[in-house]
Amino acid sequence: MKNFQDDKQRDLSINKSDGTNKVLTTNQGIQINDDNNTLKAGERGPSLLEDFIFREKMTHFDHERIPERVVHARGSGAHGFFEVTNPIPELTKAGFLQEKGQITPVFTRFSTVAGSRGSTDLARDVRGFAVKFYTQEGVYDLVGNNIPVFFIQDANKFPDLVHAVKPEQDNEMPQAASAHDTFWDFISLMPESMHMIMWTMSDRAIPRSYRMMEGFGVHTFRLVNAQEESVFVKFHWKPKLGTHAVAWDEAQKISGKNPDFHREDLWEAIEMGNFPEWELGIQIIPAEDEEKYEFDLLDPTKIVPEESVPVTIIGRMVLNKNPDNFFSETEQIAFHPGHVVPGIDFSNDPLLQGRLFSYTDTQLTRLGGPNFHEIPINRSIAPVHNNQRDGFMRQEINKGRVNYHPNSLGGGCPYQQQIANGGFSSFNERIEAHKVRERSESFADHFGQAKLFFNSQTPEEKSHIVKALRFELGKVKTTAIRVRMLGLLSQVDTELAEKVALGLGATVPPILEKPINKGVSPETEEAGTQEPRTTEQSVTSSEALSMVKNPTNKPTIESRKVAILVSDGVSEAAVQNIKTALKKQGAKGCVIAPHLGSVLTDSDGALAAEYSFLTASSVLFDAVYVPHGIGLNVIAENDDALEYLNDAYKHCKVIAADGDAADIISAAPFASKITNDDSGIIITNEVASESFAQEFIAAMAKHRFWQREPNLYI
Ligand code: HDD
Repeated sequence: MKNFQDDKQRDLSINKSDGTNKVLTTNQGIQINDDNNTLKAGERGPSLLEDFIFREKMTHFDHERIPERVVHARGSGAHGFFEVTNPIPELTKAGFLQEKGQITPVFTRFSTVAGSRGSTDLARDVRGFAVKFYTQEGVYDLVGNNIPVFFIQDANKFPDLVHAVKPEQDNEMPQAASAHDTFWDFISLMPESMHMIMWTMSDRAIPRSYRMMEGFGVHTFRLVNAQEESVFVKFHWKPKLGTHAVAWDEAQKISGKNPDFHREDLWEAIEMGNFPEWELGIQIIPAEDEEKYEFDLLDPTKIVPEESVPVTIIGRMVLNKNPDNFFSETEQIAFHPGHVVPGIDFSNDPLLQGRLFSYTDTQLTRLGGPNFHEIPINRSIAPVHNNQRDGFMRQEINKGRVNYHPNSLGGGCPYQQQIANGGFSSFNERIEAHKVRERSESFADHFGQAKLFFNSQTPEEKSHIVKALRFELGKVKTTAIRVRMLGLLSQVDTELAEKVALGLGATVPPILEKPINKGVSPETEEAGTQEPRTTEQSVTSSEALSMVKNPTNKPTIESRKVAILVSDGVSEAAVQNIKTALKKQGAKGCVIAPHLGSVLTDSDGALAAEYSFLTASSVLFDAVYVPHGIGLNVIAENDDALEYLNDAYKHCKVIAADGDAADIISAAPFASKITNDDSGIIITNEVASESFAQEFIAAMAKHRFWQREPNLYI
């Protein structure tokens, strides 16, 4: 079987270094005797310019930073592999998709979009999901997001979108947040964004973990087979752990308690051997079906509902190795939707077409020149030979006289490859057209799929969308922008608009006959704008669009974390009972005590504390357990401890207590709100009971009990 899994690690090993047992040297290899003092004229005298050791060290330090990515600056990545489970040679000649079991190394980077490199992981935002496949035929990048549609239809609006969402230009606020005037001003004038807005205001924008997100290629791409026949495809990554979110209040608290929450989660999961895994699926759309749908396949604000075209799984990706060096690997990796291999090609989606220019261009500034493909993490494992030469930081030493083609002095080498032998050829699409600067009429439905998305949500999920919009628009200071947004929302769903309006203390404006499009008065109407419309959808509800009903979700607690609150006198048997049961399911119980060190158990043993009530927080765990023996007063008299329970309740998590700790729940401030059908509160008078542990695990596998919250849709 073709297993190329280690090829990239072997390739990277050439560049790895380790200072263990080595002498400290300058970059020129001179051994350093004193790294603590600069060279001076006398021990109390001025420093000497001659000190080449100091100058070299300081100069290098002064230049350590490179520009952060213009978007997606904040991210984390890991190495892994892609394995074919269902080969598709009939659809594509891409070499890495030909045989069952074939393995290709990958590096995957997840990111937020709007925030700076040091911003919080838990911002309400789209997540980038970029995968670099190091194939035997060269690098293939699938540069997607965790949301299958986009804000805009044409790449020409991308700089405007990004300017609008980034911190405002006068005061550089707010960081990593869309809840401000310029973003919503832009959106309120761009009705084509309404489908995407439904997604970003849903819990998709606050994932529990990178490991619990779906990924999407967004655009329609083409696969091309050896006979040069083509089908359209949409790419989907389906997470093994299901698709899950945190609560918005929780997200904001996590941002303070641990802004590296997602980064740490990915890192720790891999270190612990809980390798994150996704299936790769494709929706296959025959070429003759190109115009079959009520939406345009080239419009990146539209999905192809899975009810219309099911997802065919073709492989799986496993991330099993953390980078050795964040900067060298995660920061310097350069993705590009234009990195394709023979057998994968583009559609004419105008957003994709613009992206094909932008990504190389941006690396020229970010990575400092045209040789970024030579940086180890970007280097192809397929041989690279061409006549491109020179430029900043060139690593390759090209031998011989010839650096042009055609040539006779070099025997015509490097030579062109025939298509039949793997030479790339673009799909031979016939195009007969006028050169126009126009938007296709088929792109004009801006509300149909926004409705489909909204109607596919559970009542709890709809309620979250309303609350998210109340929050975001509530932060907008310009009343006219809020009102304009209510107008657009009313075209998605009148009840949604009314409920948002209630939170804003505003009234939904009547639907204008001629909806405000680009925010200009009729007299100054701009060129290039389109009247939005709503098209009736053939699919009116889709389970795949809901996170709660999502078919990817399986009842598992694998790699979840439970806060176990302890104090002196805690029942050792109770703690061990839950810890062991969790471990069996691949989850982890973390002991949290009033102080670090250890506490004395009821059987005079010592129980080590991983965290104190102060150094951890409820929002960093998936559930809270209070074991028998931890006194009511420990919780009642310690605000930090009490917060574990209050937050867990507010964020709809499982709370469990056994033995005398059951009284702690009845004395908690939220006790009177607990309803009989809340299966997320698990209490027993027994101690260390097996059935209690099983009930606890079964409840955790349901993830959250959103029905605990006030629901605006019942
Ligand atoms: Fe983009 C980065 C995904 C539209 C221009 N984009 C970037 C990254 C992801 C995406 C995941 C981060 C890659 C990494 O981890 O290094 N972008 C998307 C998706 C889009 C999209 C799924 C719509 C379907 N992007 C888009 C447009 C343009 C760009 C329309 C410009 C015309 N994107 C960029 C960029 C970035 C980038 C400015 C910033 C850093 C980089 O490329 O390497 O060129």
